[in-house]
Amino acid sequence: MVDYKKEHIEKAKKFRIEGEILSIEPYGSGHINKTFLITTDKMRYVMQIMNSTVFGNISNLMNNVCAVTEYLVSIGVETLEIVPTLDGKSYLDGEEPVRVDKMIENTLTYQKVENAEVFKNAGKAFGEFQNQLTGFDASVLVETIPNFHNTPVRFEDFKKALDLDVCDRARTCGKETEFVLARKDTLSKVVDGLADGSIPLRVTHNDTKLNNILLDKDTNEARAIIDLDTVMPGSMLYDFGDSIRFGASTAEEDEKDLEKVHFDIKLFEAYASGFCPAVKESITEAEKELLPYSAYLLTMECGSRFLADYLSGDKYFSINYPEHNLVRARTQFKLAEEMEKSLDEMLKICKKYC
Ligand code: ADP
Ligand code: GN1
Ligand code: MG
Repeated sequence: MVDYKKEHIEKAKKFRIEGEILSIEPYGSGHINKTFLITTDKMRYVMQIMNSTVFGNISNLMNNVCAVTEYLVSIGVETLEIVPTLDGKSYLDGEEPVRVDKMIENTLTYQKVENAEVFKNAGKAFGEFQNQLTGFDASVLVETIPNFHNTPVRFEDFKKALDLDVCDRARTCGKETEFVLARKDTLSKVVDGLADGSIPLRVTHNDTKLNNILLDKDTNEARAIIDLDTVMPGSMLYDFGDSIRFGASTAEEDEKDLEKVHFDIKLFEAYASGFCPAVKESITEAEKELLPYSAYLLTMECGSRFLADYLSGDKYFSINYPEHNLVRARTQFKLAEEMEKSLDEMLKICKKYC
């Protein structure tokens, strides 16, 4: 059997890390990269095996991440600090490309909102991140995942997975499939707005779930926004909607008991009360009107992606058991259904804070 730990230590030693490695353990709850915590006798680091199935061009991805982090440092914002390889590169190339960051100490991430204040702080931080990126030169960015939030394209991908049904799983998710198909015509408002210019194209994070923000352990204030792999031109609505999808739920993203899964309007308000004032100066009327819809849209999009991946044999998101992606899809559809009924109330809340 391959000794993975030894292999990982060998990889880690190819980076300019300080001290003797004491341990290397799996870390975090991301669905895309394989993340490890390295502890040396001097420092702690985060090592990631990047997902080259998801990201077609790792060199471009790392150029993006370096450009964004360098820019953030230049304006005095705490961010990921990439540790170079011994020969001065930003990552170790190979079949399993690897990068190392400094561990941002005294911080934590949440899988679920534990108190509304935390979610308000996250909203404020993602809103401010949006503002910080307005000064960043978008022309240096490559689209690391084309059509990442192109929801109609995501819908077509889902349909292809359904038609192919390579794992013979379509018969196990008829109800969920119907749910998506019935909403086919509700998924294009943001891409249409970007295409006709009524919604501005901005540089956005695009993956704003709560565990992609590090909060200070002592104060719960936001310290750093991480997982910068999908920073690309996009819409502010993607960032708002995706945060709500993950955080304004009464349960975790993979809760099996749907009785426990509800869209929580109080949590929505908490996030909006942080995000909206932060973007008040730049948000347009059209964006404001679509904030509630963006929550529904991103929840539908993510649910469809989980369901498509379940149908395709779990090639994209990492899973812990065979139905994991189906379980995730179900929570998203439960939330989307409840959001559909709350759009008016959500808009009133947004207008109160924007
Ligand atoms: P993925 O793309 O798989 O989601 P992330 O970059 O989000 O990977 O990392 C996974 C988790 O690892 C994060 O949710 C966070 O808890 C932790 N993490 C990643 N980088 C750091 C860092 N530099 N300092 C502290 N924690 C980190
Ligand atoms: C993935 O990388 P991570 O775990 O933070 C995914 C997001 C999904 C999310 C669902 C690059 O986020 O788009 O919304 O899972 N990231 C990528 O939890 O596809
Ligand atoms: Mg992540």
